[in-house]
Amino acid sequence: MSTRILGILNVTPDSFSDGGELDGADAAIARGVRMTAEGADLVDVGGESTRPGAGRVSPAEEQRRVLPVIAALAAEGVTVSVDTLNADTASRAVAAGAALINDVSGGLADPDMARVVAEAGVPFVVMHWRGHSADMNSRAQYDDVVAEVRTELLARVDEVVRQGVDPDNVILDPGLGFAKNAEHNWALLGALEDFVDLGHRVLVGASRKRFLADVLPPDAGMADRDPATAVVSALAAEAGAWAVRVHDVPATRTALAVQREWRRHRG
Ligand code: PMM
Repeated sequence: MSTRILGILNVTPDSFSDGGELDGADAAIARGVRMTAEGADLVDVGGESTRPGAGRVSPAEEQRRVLPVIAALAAEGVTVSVDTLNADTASRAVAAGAALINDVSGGLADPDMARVVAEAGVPFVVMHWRGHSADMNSRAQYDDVVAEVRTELLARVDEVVRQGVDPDNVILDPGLGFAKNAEHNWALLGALEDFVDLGHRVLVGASRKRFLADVLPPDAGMADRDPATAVVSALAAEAGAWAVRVHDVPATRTALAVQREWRRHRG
């Protein structure tokens, strides 16, 4: 089976700011439906920015943003995941139709998350995380980033499994850009097979992240990161990634199609 595409749908005021509240939800729903038509296997709905330095939003505000969008997309037949640190939001998102819980803290931020996931019985993305976005850059300290991220991820897996999560539902994510500098991110990508070898599905989220500026001209904008993202997606697929989380679905689809042909003809 080929590598899946998770289309990113951030439902934050700055992502759909060209209208009133209802327009914002409608625009997000339309975008989710379009990403599916373009080839996204899942649409990952998030209501709280996790960019470096970002502050927190309340669970009530997060839920006000994401739940109507999740319910509408699920009703349209779109497979939805919810990107949240909050167990209560995760639980309500599953009730609204979400099929996967994507927690960038791997259950660390909310002590109830593993229990909610275990009860829901849905796939769970356990991402490598060392703390909230406001101060995560100070935690980007490693002697051996690949070994340490692997060890810390496996400790999280042990913990969530101990709390009842089915190991087959665990999806690992090295957490590019979260308490990592550019060099750390490239090292983790270069060692992706070491994560795939752990026996769980692996998700990679490189899309438009700052480290991609390393390979671009100094005046490159955000959209210029999409071709770089597409190449990372193809290489991640070749290394055995189960899925890639991206903004630009059509470019990713093409990159993954190239990778599949490349692999097919290698014999
Ligand atoms: N990155 C962001 C948000 N959610 N989830 C997973 N599983 N992996 C990631 O790398 C990841 C994530 C931040 O990126 P965005 O602000 O562009 O969505």
